[in-house]
Amino acid sequence: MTEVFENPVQDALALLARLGVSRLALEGGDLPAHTPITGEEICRVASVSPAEASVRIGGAHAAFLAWRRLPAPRRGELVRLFGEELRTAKADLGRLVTLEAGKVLSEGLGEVQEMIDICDFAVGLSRQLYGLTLATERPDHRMMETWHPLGVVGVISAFNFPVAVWSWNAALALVCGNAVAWKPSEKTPLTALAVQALFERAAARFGPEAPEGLCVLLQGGADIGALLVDDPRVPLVSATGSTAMGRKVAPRLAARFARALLELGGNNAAIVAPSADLELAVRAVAFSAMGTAGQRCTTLRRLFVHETRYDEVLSRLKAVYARVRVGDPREEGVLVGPLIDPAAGEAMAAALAEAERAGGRIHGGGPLDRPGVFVRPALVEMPGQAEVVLRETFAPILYVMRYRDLAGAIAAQNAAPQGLSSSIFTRDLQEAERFLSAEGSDCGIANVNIGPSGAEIGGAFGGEKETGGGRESGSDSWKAYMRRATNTINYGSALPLAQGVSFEV
Ligand code: UN1
Repeated sequence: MTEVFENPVQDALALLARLGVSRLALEGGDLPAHTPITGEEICRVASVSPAEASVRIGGAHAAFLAWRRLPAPRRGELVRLFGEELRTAKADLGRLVTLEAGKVLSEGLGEVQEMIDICDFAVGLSRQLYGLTLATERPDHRMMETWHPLGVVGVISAFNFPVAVWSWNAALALVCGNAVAWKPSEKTPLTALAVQALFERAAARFGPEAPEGLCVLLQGGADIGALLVDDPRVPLVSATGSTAMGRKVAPRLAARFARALLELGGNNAAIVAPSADLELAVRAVAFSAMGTAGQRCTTLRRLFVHETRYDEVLSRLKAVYARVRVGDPREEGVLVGPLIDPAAGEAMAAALAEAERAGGRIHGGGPLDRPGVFVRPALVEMPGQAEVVLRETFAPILYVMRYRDLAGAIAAQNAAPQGLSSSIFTRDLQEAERFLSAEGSDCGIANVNIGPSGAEIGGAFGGEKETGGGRESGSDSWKAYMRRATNTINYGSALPLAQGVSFEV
């Protein structure tokens, strides 16, 4: 039976020890780790110096040169072992996610489950990195396409999914034959240390074929992120975070022709159509808008309700919002934990004030009188999409608006500069199909009768426009982590040239 401490600081330190993080890593550093549950500092971890970061990236590059020679199914075995470590550590790591990121326990555990799922997916994938055989126009020739490892994959992750997003990238990158250099959010250094310790345990079990430096951790601030982005030994950077961050990262990668896999802001919408099952729709809206205290990139932020159902939907939502429990995310029955830090609380208050000035009617949204930054989720009835509605505020604010016809609702939904996730609630087949069609939702994710958040790992995850265009996780996202070669082989003794060109010397 493992001991659980009431005090989150003690609790986190005990979990870190159990997860295999050495005490030394938690002492005397310069990077403070907090728990948003009370706002207290847990400990200080060492950030990496730019010189040391460069050495680690060099180590990862050397590891890549060895790792790429191992057959992919063998690489999959390491990821399988890592998945086993995660299964064993699920309860502890999930709780640590709760302590450091503030999400409720079932979501903390869900995040680790997401890691386990992507490991399983990647293990299967390690035997399915298929190329193609292509028809060639020349006799006695064969043409094919092969996929090769790419190099060191840089991963920049955000506080809200402090470990799962890294694992989407790392599990695929590893089976694809790459090394990984990870710059976690400076708001969540502890879960990163724990994951690194679990990975190292898996690598030790795997044996010497897993080279030193295969997965390196670069704790630190934006300067360390910039260093990763600018390093010529890093051919791909997968970055998750704000659109503002992406605007800095993308041009720097483009300047050196490196690949960018960007997963940036979302401003996700749902449409509640006249035929919607309101019971189901309200439950889905509640989870998508209030879950993770509104701090998912897939959080539902804009709701368009058909005018004939508006009053009913609003009164149901008001009732749900009034009864949802906000508080210590470790407590049973609590569904909304704290915001990550005081700046997040201030951004929420500023957005609500702006919405009010733009004619919004606010229900809820006030702060709780306790340590940490706890807020009641806010429902805001808006006359239309004012500027504040079209901006992503990383907090539990749901803007509710009426619509008259579906084309208008889809246009309003697509008017946001971001394009991550979207939903429609309808029992009308024509409406559902219209929403999913080429003239429907312009997002990377479009759902029917489920909310925009909480995607499974099997699909490709990401979005369009200011969301950055990257796709991670399932489907064929692995192709972003490999380089494609087209090979033409001549097994005859003539040398026919393509397009019938003749060149007799
Ligand atoms: C994120 O918020 O950065 O679809 C990722 C979801 C989760 C992942 C969210 N599976 O909500």
